[in-house]
Amino acid sequence: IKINNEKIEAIGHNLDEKDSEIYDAENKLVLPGGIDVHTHMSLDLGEYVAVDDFHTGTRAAAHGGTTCIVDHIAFGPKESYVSEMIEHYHELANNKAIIDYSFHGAVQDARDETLKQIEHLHINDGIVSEKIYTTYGGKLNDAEILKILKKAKETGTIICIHCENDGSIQELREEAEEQGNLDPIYHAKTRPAETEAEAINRLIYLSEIAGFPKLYIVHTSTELGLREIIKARKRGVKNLFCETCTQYLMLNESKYIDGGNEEAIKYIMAPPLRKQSDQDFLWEGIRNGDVDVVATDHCPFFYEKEKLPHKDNFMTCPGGVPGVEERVELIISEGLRRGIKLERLIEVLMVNPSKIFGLYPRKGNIIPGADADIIVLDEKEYTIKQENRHSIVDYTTYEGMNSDYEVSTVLCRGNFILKDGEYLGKQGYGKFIKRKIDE
Ligand code: DUC
Ligand code: ZN
Repeated sequence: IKINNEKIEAIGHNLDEKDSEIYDAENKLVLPGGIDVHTHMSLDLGEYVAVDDFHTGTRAAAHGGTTCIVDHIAFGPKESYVSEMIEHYHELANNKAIIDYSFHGAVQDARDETLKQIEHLHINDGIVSEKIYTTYGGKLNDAEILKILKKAKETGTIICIHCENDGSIQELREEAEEQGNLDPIYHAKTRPAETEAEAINRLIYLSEIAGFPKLYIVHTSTELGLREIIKARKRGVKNLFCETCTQYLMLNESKYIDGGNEEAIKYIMAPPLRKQSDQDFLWEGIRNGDVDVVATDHCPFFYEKEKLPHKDNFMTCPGGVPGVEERVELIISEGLRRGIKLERLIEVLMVNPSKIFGLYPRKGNIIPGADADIIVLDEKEYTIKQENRHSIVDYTTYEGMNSDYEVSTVLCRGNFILKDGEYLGKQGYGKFIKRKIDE
């Protein structure tokens, strides 16, 4: 692979080596850099702020073989507009990021000005995706969602949607509170699979009414939810994409019981961890192409200071877990153990996120003309532990898990970020990437 001026110039034998530095990756796995299209660096939730910023979060990402992230931005104050928050995120990331990055907008209303901004951001600023929520503070009602989907149909913008049925979750939480059921396991019990599946189903029908804009279901966590997607595609629904995340593939809800509340509180996230049967169904979805993308929802909070104090009341605990560093190694290791082809794993980790979100052909594949974002993995079993992590947070979601591969070398635009285990990353090297979706 010949690299020149940040790009892949040529691939083949007997390339002209004159004046070139040679890096020999013989007997190693050489892959496109990972692309994580679901992170929350510095996510400001009001009372809590996700503890990795664009420096420490992308440092962790790079160590795990990810060379580009697309971050889901926070909502601003109620009356604010998405463009103001995008500006704010440019300030947060600029001069900090180790690897390349972009942002998804976050839309919390359907005012005329917001709709105009969706178009403006798409055409002028390379922000070709927007996130909406069916739950939490910034949730939208069906009328607002439909307005946004219709606008997205017009502009080609991809709408990312967090699917959970808010009303039933509120009711189940009230009931749990009344009955004093506040241990971490009740986090999962008050967000049953049906709440995800119902919201996915509703969103798909709303997108159908809007004429099938691109609809991307984030962090699909259940068999029931994925079945809604499969069913819709069977009846001809187009432009529908499915993401799951590492945690729903590697962990199950026994984490809310095993080890007691002190351990369990580490895993408070929404959607919650699910059953083993859900996990297995999601892996089948990866194998057969029903799942398009594996991302992380990386959103860490300190364990000792911010999670542990809530061990006896899951409701007050900040939601989110770290994972940006572990995704590539764990998904390749476990995917291959499950007999899934490496090519499929490369699709869900690199190629599809790039294609869906308008980074292709610049990123996500090793082809002439692309950015030289390349990772090298050694076939070497090692144990994931807090001591070998690179995020600022004080725990890893995957403590004690074995990886069969270790990322040893990482190039982002032709420059070494990691070279045979030596970290060479520089704050501010990472660039904002303007994305473009071809119709
Ligand atoms: N879920 C979380 O657990 N944290 C951040 C955002 C989300 O959707
Ligand atoms: Zn998220």
